[in-house]
Amino acid sequence: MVESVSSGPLPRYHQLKEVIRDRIRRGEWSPGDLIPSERELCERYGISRMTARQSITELVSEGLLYREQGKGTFVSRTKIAQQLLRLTGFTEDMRAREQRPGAKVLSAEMWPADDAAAERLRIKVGQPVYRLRRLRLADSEPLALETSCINFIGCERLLDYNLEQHSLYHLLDATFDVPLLEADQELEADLAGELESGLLEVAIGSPVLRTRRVTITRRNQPVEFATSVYRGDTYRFYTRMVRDQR
Ligand code: 16G
Repeated sequence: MVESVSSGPLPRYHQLKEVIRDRIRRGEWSPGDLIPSERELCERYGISRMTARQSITELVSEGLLYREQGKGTFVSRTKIAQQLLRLTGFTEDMRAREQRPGAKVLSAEMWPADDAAAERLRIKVGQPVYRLRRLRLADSEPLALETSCINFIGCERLLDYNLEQHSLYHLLDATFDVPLLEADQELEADLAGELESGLLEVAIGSPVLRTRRVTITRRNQPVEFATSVYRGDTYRFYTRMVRDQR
């Protein structure tokens, strides 16, 4: 636990950053809390104004704090960092973060594939696929709206399952013997429309992240075409890139 700022080997601004980070991690300062002013930080930790400013500026650019003109500096809401390295589903992601996954089913039906779904699933337009629309929740808080179109022989049997209680990915893998092997995913920034903002509980025009995912099973067969809308204030996608070795 970092409690003080001393003349140790690490620069003081770095130490102060750790002190602040630690207070947030321990829950002493919660999202939305006003943190002490630069002047108060200088007095409390015996550091210069410039050092305090540098720490705060860096934590603001890292997204841990945000400034409000004339009001001060506040603790940001921590975003859910979803890795884009392994193919995982929502339930798995939330459990890994020790959050309670949830779903509200908006509709579950056999639906004639439109142009976009038919192209991605490599089927004819109008072919019936299982379409599931869900509001996804973490600890009862709405995070994303998902529409998954699923196609495999016998996919209508998914209608027998309550997808508020089951993980779709677990059902496909374990019950239907449709292993999910890889996925292509696109990500783009947008603004919440009227319907989405109501369900996600954000103002119309709030930033959102739209994703499109095509998930592949055996024999390179697309089984899922999913379009999702994530709340921009709660999600951060994370990926790692490796440079070609020449
Ligand atoms: C993720 C997937 C979605 C999939 C769902 C299954 C993205 C963009 N989307 O949210 O395609 O249908 O997980 O979740 O990541 P489940 O196994 O909890 O039902």
